[in-house]
Amino acid sequence: MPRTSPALTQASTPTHCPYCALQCGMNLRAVPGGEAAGGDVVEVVERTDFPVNRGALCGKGRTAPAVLSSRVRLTEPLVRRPATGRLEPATWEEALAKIAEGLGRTREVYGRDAVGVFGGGGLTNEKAYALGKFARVVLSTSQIDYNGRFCMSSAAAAHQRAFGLDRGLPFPLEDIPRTGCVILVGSNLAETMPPALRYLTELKENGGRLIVVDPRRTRTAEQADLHLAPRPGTDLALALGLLHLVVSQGRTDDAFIQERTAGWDEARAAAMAHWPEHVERVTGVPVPQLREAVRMFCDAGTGMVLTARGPEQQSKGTDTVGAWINLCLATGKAGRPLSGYGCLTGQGNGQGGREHGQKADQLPGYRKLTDPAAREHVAGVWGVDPDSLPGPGRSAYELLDALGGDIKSLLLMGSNPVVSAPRASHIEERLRSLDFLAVADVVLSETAALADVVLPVTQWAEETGTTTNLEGRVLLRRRAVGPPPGVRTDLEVLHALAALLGHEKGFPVDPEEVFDELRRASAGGPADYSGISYRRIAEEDGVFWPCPDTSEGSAHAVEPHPGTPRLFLDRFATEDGRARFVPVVHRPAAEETDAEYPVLLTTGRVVAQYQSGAQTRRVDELNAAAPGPFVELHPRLAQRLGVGEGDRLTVVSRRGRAVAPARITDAIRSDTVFMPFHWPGEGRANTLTNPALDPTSRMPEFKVCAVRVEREGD
Ligand SMILES: Nc1nc2c(c(=O)[nH]1)N[C@H]1C(S)=C(S)[C@@H](COP(=O)(O)OP(=O)(O)OC[C@H]3O[C@@H](n4cnc5c(=O)[nH]c(N)nc54)[C@H](O)[C@@H]3O)O[C@H]1N2
Ligand SMILES: Nc1nc2c(c(=O)[nH]1)N[C@H]1C(S)=C(S)[C@@H](COP(=O)(O)OP(=O)(O)OC[C@H]3O[C@@H](n4cnc5c(=O)[nH]c(N)nc54)[C@H](O)[C@@H]3O)O[C@H]1N2
Ligand code: SF4
Ligand SMILES: [Mo]
Repeated sequence: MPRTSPALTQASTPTHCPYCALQCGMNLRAVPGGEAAGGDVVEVVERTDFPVNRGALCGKGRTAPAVLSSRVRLTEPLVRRPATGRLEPATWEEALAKIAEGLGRTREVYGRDAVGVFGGGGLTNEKAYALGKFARVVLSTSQIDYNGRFCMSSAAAAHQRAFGLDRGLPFPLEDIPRTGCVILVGSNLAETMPPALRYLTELKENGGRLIVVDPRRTRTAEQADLHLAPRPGTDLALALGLLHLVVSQGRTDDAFIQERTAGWDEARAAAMAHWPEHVERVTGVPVPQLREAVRMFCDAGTGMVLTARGPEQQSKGTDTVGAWINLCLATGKAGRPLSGYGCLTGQGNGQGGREHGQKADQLPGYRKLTDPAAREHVAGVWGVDPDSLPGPGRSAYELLDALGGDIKSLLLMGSNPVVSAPRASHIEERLRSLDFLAVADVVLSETAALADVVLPVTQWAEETGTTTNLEGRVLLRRRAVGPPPGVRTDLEVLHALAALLGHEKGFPVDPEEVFDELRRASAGGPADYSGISYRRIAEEDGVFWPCPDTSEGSAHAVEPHPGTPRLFLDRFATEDGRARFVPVVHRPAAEETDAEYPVLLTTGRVVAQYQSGAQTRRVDELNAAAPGPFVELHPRLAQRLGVGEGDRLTVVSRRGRAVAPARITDAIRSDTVFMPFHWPGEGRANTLTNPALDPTSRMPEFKVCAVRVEREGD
């Protein structure tokens, strides 16, 4: 079977990167006859017409076609053979039958909720939708959640609470250079979304100011007019301290507070308990820097606060984001042109993946599973009885923690928790204790390697589907090249499994057909996609939700809804249209330092690797740039430990120990060490991390735990 159809090899196909939430535009061209196996080489060709990145790509995007090669990926199903205990090649028929049997048996013996489903924010909208429907309709299980819980759930919860709606950015990125001041909190976008750095450069060229809040002087922080370097886990105190100063210096926007918000008195009272001197003691940020930040932010007529994983991946992430939103509201920098709070979502479909039903408490269109009207609407689209839909299930970490307990079988698509989940050794052990594990992936990830059945699936360039980027812009990823023989799409997998489990209908394999059903399911919900079509996305530069279908119920031709690039300008999405202040107070991290564990560990990313590394660790150029884990530490700490550059360090937490070489730099606080989380094995950062959960979002505390650092062998 040829790898590409001739028509597609002629010209290049406009599409989007498989990785992060920027969803950079690129063109792909298949050049016939490249790979020894008889396939094609896929080339990235610059695509300058897509406004988000205007042709710029980071190294990951540029090299993404390397992961299409059949040399690094799965091309046949694998089944674990009892005789050898090993994963060995099998036919699709056998592999699918084994999954249907494995999940079916668990359901018979232990009941519906003993079958779990775990999804991913990298899956297209169509896949996320189909996976959620599969869990609720075919398996009838409540036990479904996804890795987005580890990503932006705290910001999502804070968004809902304050604005009544959760969309990462309430404005397009193109607004950033035109605002007066940006406070960027715990985002290292110079490494995590490199083409987006342009927006900050342009901001400064236009005379705008940039404040970066990060315990490390990152490449992003180096761009800042002011860099605040708080102790990890203290952003809540920091934001409250700034609000205290805003109030005490009389810089609140009282007319805005009066007209557009509710709850100010309680929020103000809570903030006033956070005296600047006290905040300096908690955060380590000197009072003059706090004052300078307030001056810069308030002097600028317009302003934005943008958060990423730094303040969000904490056991108080929701309250922390709430405090930053309070600062925006109190200064009138929200719900107005060129002002507002936004969260920089992470995964390729981090936004859409959280809207269409793979989240434990959610139905498509960002509807609530507990809302009777939502259940009735979606059940109507699905052709099932609303009462047959299960209720909300557990959050991601709680679900993984329950494996082998009351969850006996798991179907996993689009995540690699052996590397990326907190307290990873424990989660690995839970996965091993399952009666049955099925994984669909493009490569043999560390998690797939534990499975009873592994299904090889297609990826971005080989299939069509939509993603929703961090701006809420719904995009079309087009198929540019055929998959290797033997590989099927996730939609085909769900279709086949549904049929084997008694549902012949309801799981189409054509992505556009799935999207059209998703549109109907989302109609009238908060994330309304009903007015968006593949054709419209292709003609426009993507379409921003909400975008209702204006022709619905109308006999005449009506103007299509233009989509909503900017939210909240007239009113917030709450019932009364007012934004809600939240009265929050600072609290410590779940685990503070002590004599035994005297140093703080924080974790994050490097530019050349993506997430668990399942994909990017298979690309030579990226491995050359970022070959393995490391422990970043300050020269003073290194000296105290008697450690030199490159020495192997053992980092010990209450969960376990990890070993990696020292990287000494004065760009980090001397009470903190940093490890990237992209690698399995002895240098796995998540062996150490603390699964303490935020009470509202159920986000684990990836960004702070207490550790001891030693030279290996000491
Ligand atoms: N190269 C690369 N790019 C990626 C990804 C990737 O894996 N690799 N993943 C994508 C995804 S899914 C996501 S979610 C985004 C994440 O994008 P970012 O949020 O930018 O990435 P992180 O490195 O996790 O964290 C950002 C910064 O938070 C800082 N930080 C640590 N602790 C604290 C704290 O307590 N407070 C504050 N204020 N800051 C703190 C870290 O020092 C780090 O510089 O990146 C996306 N892009
Ligand atoms: N210590 C620490 N841990 C963290 C974080 C941190 O900052 N610090 N960040 C957290 C965050 S923000 C995130 S988002 C998570 C991410 O962590 P993971 O959920 O592990 O994310 P990926 O590594 O992207 O895993 C995606 C998997 O799906 C596969 N895949 C790709 N495309 C497809 C597809 O179309 N279909 C199917 N079936 N499979 C596909 C990939 O090959 C890969 O194996 O990590 C979290 N873990
Ligand atoms: S910034 Fe993100 S979307 Fe753009 S090329 Fe890099 S990984 Fe891909
Ligand atoms: Mo993420």
